[in-house]
Amino acid sequence: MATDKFSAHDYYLMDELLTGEHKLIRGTIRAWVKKEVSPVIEEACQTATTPKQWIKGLAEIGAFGPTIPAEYGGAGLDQMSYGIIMQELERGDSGLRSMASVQSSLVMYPIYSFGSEEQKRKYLPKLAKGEFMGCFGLTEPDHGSDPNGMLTNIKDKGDHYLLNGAKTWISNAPFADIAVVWAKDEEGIIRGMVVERDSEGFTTPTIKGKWSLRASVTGELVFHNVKVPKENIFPNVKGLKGPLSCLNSARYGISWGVIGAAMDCYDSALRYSKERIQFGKPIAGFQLTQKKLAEMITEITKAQLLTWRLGVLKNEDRATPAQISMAKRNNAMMALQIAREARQIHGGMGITGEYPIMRHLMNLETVITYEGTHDIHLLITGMDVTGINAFQ
Ligand code: TGC
Ligand code: FAD
Repeated sequence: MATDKFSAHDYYLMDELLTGEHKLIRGTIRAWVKKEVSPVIEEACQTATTPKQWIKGLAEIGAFGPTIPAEYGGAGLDQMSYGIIMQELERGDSGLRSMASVQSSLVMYPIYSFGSEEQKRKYLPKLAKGEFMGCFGLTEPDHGSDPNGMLTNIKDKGDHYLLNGAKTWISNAPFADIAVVWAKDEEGIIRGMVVERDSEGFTTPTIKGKWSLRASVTGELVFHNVKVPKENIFPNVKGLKGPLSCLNSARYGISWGVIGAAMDCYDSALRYSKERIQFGKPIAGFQLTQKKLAEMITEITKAQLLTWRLGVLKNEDRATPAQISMAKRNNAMMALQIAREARQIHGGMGITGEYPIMRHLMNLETVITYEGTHDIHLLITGMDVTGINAFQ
């Protein structure tokens, strides 16, 4: 079992921009990750399992729905706190952060923002406590980057809808108690709904053989004439903007989360390079290694500044979807490149579970793809600055 020697890096004294509460939250999550995640993460990834005790632990540290008001079971925290929580969780592992961000941004957020009062009261407190786990079904086998083309559909049958279709690549699907599902009605309008695990005709096969995000379980959602009670439909949103609004929240969280993974890689590479002797001196003493390390901390610092400012805008409800896309895209690639460079610095040891590098590297190949691929986010920025839509 590798020891977690992580210590954080704050090159531009960003701590001065955080409140005492932010730092307290960060310390709590960091300590929990060191105690409960680092000792088991290697084994969890090697065996492709999600330690069940994480669910209870994540609920206890307030990682499920931290921005949801207390009356619905959340912690009522600000957006900066949410980002910090995601950063600390992803420092442990992207799969762990995935579990928390799906529950918070993709399940609790839509129920809170678009749900009826009954739906909020029924589901949110249980989701906050981890008594219910949720998943989010948008992607389909033939519609990933282009969710508007979805084929999953509902038909009005009086007191209920009949749901048919399939979703794929769904985080947490195989064990989720409820699924937030997006489907087209008979007029072709996208509607959101909660589908409960025990609904007849609803199955959740596991996707096996992933080389990435191995501590996170991924599956399909298959609906064959599933009866969805009308009271399970979200009354307060129609159209693609429903699921895309949830993505704004999750992508924002990812822009913070990947900084955690990048810091873990940088921290490990810095320490290793000072300890590893070749040609009679630490490899940190060679100019080529220093170039790698100097560029890593520069990129991490730029990403920290980007997310901090985005957090301020989010708190003021002024962050645009395009600004969020820029941060998700930039920071995911930043983290992936740092993981690759850190892998080089560790030499052969970089591919072993002795260090967190290869695991982060493989995870980040998913992170740069889900919640909108690297190129989709580039085109969102392109559309924003030119006013011309490249998707049409
Ligand atoms: P378009 O015509 O541009 O827009 C349709 C309507 O949606 C509105 N809209 C948004 N609203 C809120 N937030 C956003 N980010 C929005 N982007 C667009 C838009 O204003 C419009 O509203 P209205 O009122 O006029 O109808 O839509 P399009 O079909 O051209 O698609 C645009 C595009 C490509 C940007 C979008 O489809 C997209 O983002 N595609 C990427 C798909 C994606 O990110 N999928 C993620 C699946 S979930 C996931 O990966 C979870 S991983 C979980 C984990 O484990 O952490
Ligand atoms: P495609 O859309 O087929 O894209 C393939 C390639 O084509 C990409 O490089 C893409 O950038 C490029 N491309 C597509 N369109 C264009 C264009 N217009 N211009 C230029 N290039 C383009 N989804 C959920 O709904 N819920 C989840 O919980 C969830 N969890 C996931 C967990 C994992 C581990 C993974 C891998 C995925 C998950 N996803 C989830 C799905 C994820 O959001 C999609 O994989 C992603 O949106 C890309 O869709 P796709 O894989 O179908 O790729």
